[in-house]
Amino acid sequence: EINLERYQKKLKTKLDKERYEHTIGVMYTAGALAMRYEYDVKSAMLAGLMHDCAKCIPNDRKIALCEKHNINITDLERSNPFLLHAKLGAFLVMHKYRIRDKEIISSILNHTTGKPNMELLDKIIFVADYIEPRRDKAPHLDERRKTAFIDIDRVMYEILGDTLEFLKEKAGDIDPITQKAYEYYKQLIE
Ligand code: DGI
Ligand code: FE
Ligand code: FE
Ligand code: FE
Repeated sequence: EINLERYQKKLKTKLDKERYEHTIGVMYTAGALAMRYEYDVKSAMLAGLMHDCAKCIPNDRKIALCEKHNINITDLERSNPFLLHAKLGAFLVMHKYRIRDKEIISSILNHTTGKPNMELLDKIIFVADYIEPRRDKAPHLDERRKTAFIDIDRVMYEILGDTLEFLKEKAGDIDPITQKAYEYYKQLIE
């Protein structure tokens, strides 16, 4: 039996106000997508609730924690340490919050870059993170929100495309896995 409230209370002390509110938005949006795509609603809500649990850890501490726990850091992650909140979040969910559900762990691990051939919960969390009601600066958000509830693979392709565009404009380093995820969903919908 999943006790969402207990985890909510805990997370509230680990996140700043804005991030906590984002997290609640992702939790309910993941629940709604789970209803649409027939995934366990409470598991999806728990994954949404926990997905950014490592986000507010300072970057130098993220690196230190990864090193301490033998979590591999790529060169790209070392120069963009915010990316580590996904790996570190998955680790904390497993070892600190003691959530053993492999699908939940995977969805948190993959929520930032995506990857080719994601599991349903991976896609639900990736999409919920992007479309949750408080998110506002992304392009084509109204359209993405609608497509999310029509065709999850198509919206994966579109969101990954928007993300790559954004990274190219601001000259952000592109993780090869983000690029591979985009190419995978592009060929899938064609
Ligand atoms: O933690 P959130 O802000 O809620 O969302 P997130 O974990 O999905 O992170 C979104 C950010 O991650 C967004 O600004 C784009 C960025 N991102 C995604 N893939 C890559 C990336 N940033 C870099 N540098 N490289 C990537 O491949
Ligand atoms: Fe995140
Ligand atoms: Fe995301
Ligand atoms: Fe998020």
